[in-house]
Amino acid sequence: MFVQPRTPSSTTLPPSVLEVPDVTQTLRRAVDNLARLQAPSGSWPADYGGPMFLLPMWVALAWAAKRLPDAARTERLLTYFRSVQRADGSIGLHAESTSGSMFTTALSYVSMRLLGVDPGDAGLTRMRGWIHDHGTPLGAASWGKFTLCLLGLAEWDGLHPLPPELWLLPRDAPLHPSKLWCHARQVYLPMAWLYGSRATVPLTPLLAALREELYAGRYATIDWKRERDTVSKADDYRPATAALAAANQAQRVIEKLPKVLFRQRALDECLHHIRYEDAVTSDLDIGPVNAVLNMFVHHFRGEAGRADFERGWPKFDQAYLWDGHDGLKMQGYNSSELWDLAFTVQALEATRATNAVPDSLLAPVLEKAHAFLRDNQILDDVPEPERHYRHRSKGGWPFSTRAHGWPITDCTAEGLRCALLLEGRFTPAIPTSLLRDAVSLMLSWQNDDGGWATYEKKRAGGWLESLNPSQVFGDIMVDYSYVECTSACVQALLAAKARFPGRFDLEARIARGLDFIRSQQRPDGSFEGSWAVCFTYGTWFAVKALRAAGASDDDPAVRRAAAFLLGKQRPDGSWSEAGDTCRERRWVEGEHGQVAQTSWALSALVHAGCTDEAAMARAARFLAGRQERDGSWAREPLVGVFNRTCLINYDNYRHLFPLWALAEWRARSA
Ligand code: LAN
Repeated sequence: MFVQPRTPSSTTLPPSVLEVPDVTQTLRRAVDNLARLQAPSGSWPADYGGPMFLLPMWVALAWAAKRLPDAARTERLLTYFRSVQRADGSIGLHAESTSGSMFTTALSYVSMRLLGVDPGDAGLTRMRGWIHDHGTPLGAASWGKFTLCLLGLAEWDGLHPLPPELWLLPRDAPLHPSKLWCHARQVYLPMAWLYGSRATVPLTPLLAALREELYAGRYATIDWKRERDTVSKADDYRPATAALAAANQAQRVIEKLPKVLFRQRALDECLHHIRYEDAVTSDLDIGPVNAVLNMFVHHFRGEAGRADFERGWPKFDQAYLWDGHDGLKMQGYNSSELWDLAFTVQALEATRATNAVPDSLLAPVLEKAHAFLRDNQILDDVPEPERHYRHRSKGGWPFSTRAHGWPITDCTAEGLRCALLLEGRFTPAIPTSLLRDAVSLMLSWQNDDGGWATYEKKRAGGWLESLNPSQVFGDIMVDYSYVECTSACVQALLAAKARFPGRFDLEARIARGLDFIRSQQRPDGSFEGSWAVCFTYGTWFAVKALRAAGASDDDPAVRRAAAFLLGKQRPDGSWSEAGDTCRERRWVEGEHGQVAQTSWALSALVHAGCTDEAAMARAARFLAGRQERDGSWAREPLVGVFNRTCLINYDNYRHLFPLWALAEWRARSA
């Protein structure tokens, strides 16, 4: 039962509110929906699918390890592949790609065959047709060729070397793997072990048949070395640079060294780091790719790797597989729980100023969320961090769960903001010492350019990006400073300043963070987002940090940002950026208005102190009008992204951001 909220008398309301008469109900229903969706643990578990290269890697592992799923799950997996197959027969890099990718199409074809589908199947026939028409898997992006090599569906000679010996270089060497963004580092680590061991499953009749199907009968005649640089046009987002060609040449030299010299030591060093990563992440590993590849390593270690494999296998299943509306898929992380929860808490808190939602509805939801927040803060540094190229961890928050163990700059920032918002309201409390640890951890992460990267400090210059060998992803080599991460940290430090007056020397740190944000503004007034699509997201973060730090509403950066957003509003009040915006790094108008992007834009305008009441009321009306009767918002195109090209599903965003933006808008006009 709800307590009837106090409704302000309509005569006191400005016209903008009258144009959206039901916003009180909208807020109430949205909170009600979130209360309904909250899990007993306090979080909001949700579908985190989207990338299409993940599931086929897991199916390959399941097949190699003779652990294929039972008939019912196989059917769900096939349902997924079929639901994302494009009209031209291909599969894109992500579930909603506007074009096919050889990388994911070739691997998905292999998966479906390994799962028992007949090559005569209509879907597979179309897929094969696309593969042949686009140059066969000889042109698949490097991670695709790599996976095919593990299955004996391509030859190791066809790959540029990935010598494990790099891990024996002196730590200060410019090419030492510790310089890489941690995700790239953790992917290339098991790859180096697998490449260095030339790990390949034994040939079977099914694999022999697949060789013929994939390469249109030419497998036996392929000159693999000559195909090393072959990349299908569909997969060549980051074409090879001269620097990469030189690095490949250097790696060939290393690869030619007599193997007795270093190889075994190098493989052992890699294995040491692989097992360490398993140990410090409860076998979840930092992400989905190294989770599969590390298990491939353990599989190929045979008896010696059995215990590691057996520990990891069931964990993986539970953490990374998700049965969604479109089938059984693999997620991009072991969940997005902490991150979604931090935003949800802030959205719920924002309703307070509107008086639209009774405390009796909010309190129990917030109490459970607080428990999740507390129980998922990271309590310790990893053992021997230096030896394993790890930063500190204590006091940080992860993106998903404590078990995962890797803290992230902006997750720590958002976690801390929530902890401070809820402080003193629920027990057991988060100890003050841990709140301070979070602050000092954030400070330890600040880069020399004033900004914050994702997991670590920036460890290499941008030149390293010219060696990006992935072809399909942008910006994977270096952990750069990002507007979003920097904004989140600045806002959290501002909250910390109020909570711990005089304790940390925060002024200068905050000022440098703001300088970084300002330096990222584009000539058109926008800020580019890197982790969601795209300019609405980046601009929202930037404006919030600037204004929280005291920039006035006629600060030129704030004014230009607001003007940019107003210029992109659609006649129905919404905003819509297509996913290709991120690939192309320019605004690409989407087809239909989207609620997450509209919420970011509306919230940014509210924070900017925008005076265009009519524009904001139109946005609010759009958001309210899109709400379903049960308080939810319908699924919309993917709005998450990583590394410029791959979209990913933040399924909770459509329920929480409209609530947040409408609450902020309503509070300001109430
Ligand atoms: C994520 C998920 C969380 C995300 C935010 C915290 C939201 C962001 O603000 C900073 C970047 C970060 C941590 C992020 C980076 C890239 C990740 C880890 C992912 C999108 C989840 C999956 C993705 C990972 C790289 C996928 C594997 C692919 C590779 C190219 C290695």
